[in-house]
Amino acid sequence: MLTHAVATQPVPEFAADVLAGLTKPQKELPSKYLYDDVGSALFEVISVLPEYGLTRADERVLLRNAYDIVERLPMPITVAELGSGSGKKTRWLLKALARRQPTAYCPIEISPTALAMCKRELGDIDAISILGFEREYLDGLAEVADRRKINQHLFVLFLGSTIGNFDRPAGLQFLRDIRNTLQPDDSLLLGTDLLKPIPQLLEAYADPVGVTAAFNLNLLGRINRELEADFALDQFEHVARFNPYARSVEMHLRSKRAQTVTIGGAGFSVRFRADETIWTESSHKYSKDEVFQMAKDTGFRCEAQWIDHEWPFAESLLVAQ
Ligand code: AVI
Repeated sequence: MLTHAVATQPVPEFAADVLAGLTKPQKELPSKYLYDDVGSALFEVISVLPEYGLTRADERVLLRNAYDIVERLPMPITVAELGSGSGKKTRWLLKALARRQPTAYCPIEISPTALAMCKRELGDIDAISILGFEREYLDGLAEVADRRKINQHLFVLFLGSTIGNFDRPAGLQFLRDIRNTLQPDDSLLLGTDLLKPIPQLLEAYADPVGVTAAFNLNLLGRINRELEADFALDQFEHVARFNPYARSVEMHLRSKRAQTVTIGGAGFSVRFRADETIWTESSHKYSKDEVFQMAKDTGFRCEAQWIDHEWPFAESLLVAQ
């Protein structure tokens, strides 16, 4: 049964983050705010765009290698997924696990809508019981770890290259934080999008239909809706850029002219110069070898790696040392 906890994103925190981000010299907004109900629905559409191969690559690797992945895990096991989304790609792993043992699957999500979707998507798999946690990732994981029975191993899923939305030092710190809630021989399946030619990456994040642009602009729409702001959405445009130093694709919202926006619910107004941008997201890209090093630096050992060659993407099994 899914648990339904109190909402985890109270307005004051959102208002404080918007104020902090829009008063920096390079204006920015945390990418986690892209995912309200509208943003999450737009992300589902992005994941089927021909130009954005990441989600399909993730699913293909899991579909093709689920049994191999599961065979390497010690039993009995509880599965915790950080950011389950719709739960679609997890199906193959859970089906493979269900053949070995009845398994508890604990999706951890701040979005109640995503948790409900995940239960609908995966609720039909025999021998899998679903217990959802409406929590921030690390809080939810700590709770799952606390509830584990003696001898029970944890298998954490962090798929879809969500780690790429952290900058590299923060990504490493996040892996260390995960490691610190685990015991030796627990494991983490980490999905990472691999570097590919820059034009291909830019098309993936600035698709010709404009879905990614809508996904990005919806962040301003969300601020209008939730914080009584007056962003004119047609006066901003979506920009995707490759940052060669960070090896990331950045999404920005560029102000088309000089303008002032008032965010009543956060109690401030902000001026934009023409062409000034708000940085809304970075998607870091990795090499296969880099993941082995990341594992080593954070208290794991990368035991195996599966690659999709159609859209270079790696699924890596990291075992806690
Ligand atoms: C969720 N995350 C891994 C996606 C990515 O590719 O960084 C979010 C996204 N942003 C634009 N398109 C997709």
